[in-house]
Amino acid sequence: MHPVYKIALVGNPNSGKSSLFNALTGLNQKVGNFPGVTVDKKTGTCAINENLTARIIDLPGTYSLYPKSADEQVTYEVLMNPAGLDRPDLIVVIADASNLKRNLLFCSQIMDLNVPVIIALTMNDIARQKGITIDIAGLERMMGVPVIAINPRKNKGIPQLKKSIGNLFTQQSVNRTPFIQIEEITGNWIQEIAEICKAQSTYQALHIACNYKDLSYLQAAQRIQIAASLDIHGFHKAKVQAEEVMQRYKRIGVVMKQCVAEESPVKKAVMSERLDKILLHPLYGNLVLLGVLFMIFQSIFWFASFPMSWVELLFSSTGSWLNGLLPDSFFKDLLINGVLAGISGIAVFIPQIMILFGFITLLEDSGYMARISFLTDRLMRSVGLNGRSVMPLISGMACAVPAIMAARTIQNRKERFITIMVTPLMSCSARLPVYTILIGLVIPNRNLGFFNLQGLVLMGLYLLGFVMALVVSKVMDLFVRVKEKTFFLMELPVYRMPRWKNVGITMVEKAKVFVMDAGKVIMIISVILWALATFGPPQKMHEVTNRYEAAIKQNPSQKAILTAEMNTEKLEHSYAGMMGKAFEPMIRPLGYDWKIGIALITSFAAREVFVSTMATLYSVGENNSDLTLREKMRAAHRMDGKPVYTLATGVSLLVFYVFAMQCMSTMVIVKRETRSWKYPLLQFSYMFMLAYVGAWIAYTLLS
Ligand SMILES: Nc1nc2c(ncn2[C@@H]2O[C@H](COP(=O)(O)OP(=O)(O)OP(=O)(O)O)[C@@H](O)[C@H]2O)c(=O)[nH]1
Ligand SMILES: [Mg+2]
Repeated sequence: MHPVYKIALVGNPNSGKSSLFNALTGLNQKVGNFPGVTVDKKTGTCAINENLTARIIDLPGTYSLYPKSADEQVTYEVLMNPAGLDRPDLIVVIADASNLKRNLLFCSQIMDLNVPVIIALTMNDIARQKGITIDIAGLERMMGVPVIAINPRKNKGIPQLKKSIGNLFTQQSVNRTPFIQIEEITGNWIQEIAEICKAQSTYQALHIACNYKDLSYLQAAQRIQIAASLDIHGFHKAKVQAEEVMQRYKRIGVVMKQCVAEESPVKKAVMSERLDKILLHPLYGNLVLLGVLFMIFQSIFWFASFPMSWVELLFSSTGSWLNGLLPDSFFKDLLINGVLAGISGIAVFIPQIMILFGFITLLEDSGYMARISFLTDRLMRSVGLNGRSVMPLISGMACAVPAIMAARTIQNRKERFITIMVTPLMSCSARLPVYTILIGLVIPNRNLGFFNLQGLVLMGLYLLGFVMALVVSKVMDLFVRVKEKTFFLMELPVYRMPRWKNVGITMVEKAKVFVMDAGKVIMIISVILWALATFGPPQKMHEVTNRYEAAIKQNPSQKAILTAEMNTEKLEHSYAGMMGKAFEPMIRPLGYDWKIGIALITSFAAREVFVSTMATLYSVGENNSDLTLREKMRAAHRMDGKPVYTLATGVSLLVFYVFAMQCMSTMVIVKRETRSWKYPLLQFSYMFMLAYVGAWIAYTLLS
């Protein structure tokens, strides 16, 4: 078999790596307008020319080759490990032309690893707007590697880049003088290290000298040799690194002077800076932020209500149509009350999920997300987090899983840990169905001036989760004792027009994922639940059936009422009913009955299952397939004739779902990121306690 030709895309954060990756591979890797979008490696394939198909590796952005955070570490390991699976044969360094100096620093470090390198220059349009002109041929000559101007956002320059890759592929060896001479900084002994570990260049040897304790591919014997050598020569890591960066900048200064011309020494005020005068203003900026968030919640509720009612109508009419069409049978019951009820329960929420994801993508794509970090840094800092924590928290509104991974960009370990621990308190899209159905049941649909009351309550729930996240952070901040100096450094990207196609694609993709992922779980759970709710201990079920059949014989005129009563009693004695009843004493203080108890159990692994459980439980044994779920739930009554869903019970459930950790995927990802089961378990327990106590307080106050 041919060895695969591997090309790694590296560069500073937000320089356009993932955009280029998408342009080359045709895949849909996440792109966003803030530093730190990509936090893990991702591969795809690309036909470079008719002879060469390469594997492309997209990597997290790094400012320099000295990793400071977990996402930078991912890139570092791919570049350093000679035996690694992803070890690239060619590196394409993506450099932002509007920030060339800093980007060239990283380019020069990569070049000195002595692998084939191409520089792909992005953001040339922005550089032009800023009045910067770059002499590309000159840059190529001075750097000694091919430089290609591209715009991956508009798919420009890609053929030229491929051609250049093809040329390097046929070239046999790398023949370059290093950008700077490492030996001049360290002394010649660095070659010893290079020999010990067969490094490709003395610069790589320097990196090994700095990090040999953490590099897993080195053998024990090599480590001992390295340590001994470093000891003899009095190696001082920080001093050497500082000297290295200084020498590089010195040479880059010369390159810049020769190849880059700026129109006027006074920097042109670009549009972004003018916008930021308002959007980052201490007062107006925060007002705008509140306004933006407010609009998002109102539209999730109000805007989505129209398509939602169409979906509801579609499913309830399909239900009643099938009901009339199919003969009474076991299969019909399973189909309508098990499967269809479960699916419709979740399909209704597609419009809301799409709107939510649409807005989040807009925030990310326009560059506003990074401003939110900036605006909230003070608040975050006061509870032991920092501005960078906002990104995971906000993306936690979509889903906690990628959000927790996004915390990799936080350099400070303690802040990263706390961010991971509190992110699931942010209301994610899986809670949205639960919120919507309960709010619709117990909160009147009234307008208060401009605002819709239900929309306000929805926003209140999101806020409750957020405030609790801050409170828990503060508490953890007091308990976790790690002293590490923290600072917030984040580049503010220029504002960009959102790519509408990307927004559209994301909305559709996320809706698909939501339906598929939730759909699979829901299908299985609905069918199991339907079975548990339909069957019970045979003796008891027989006894109930016989009793009612006898009663019906005596009173044939009462048949309808008696049948309904029989079905209710059967459900209570079914296996599901038994489970719920066993659970009931624990949840009675919160205002829940055994049906809700079952829903709490089934939604343990994934919250959205709550809705489909309700749909199944309120359908089994009932002849009500033409009603919407909300109507079925509204009609539910307790033994004493009072409705099940009173304000107190509804709000208590809402609070429970805001706080409770009911998501297996989140627990798995927290385990992966913290490398221990201890933390997801701790997280589960504290969130469950919050949920229980919170729900109890809500119920007690309102009833
Ligand atoms: N104007 C302009 N925008 C670009 C260009 N290339 C990429 N972009 C935009 O730059 C932003 C960042 O792009 P990404 O591809 O996510 O950058 P990245 O390097 O993968 O970023 P990280 O994963 O955070 O390191 C997006 O908004 C892109 O649409 C370009 O040549 N010109
Ligand atoms: Mg990226």
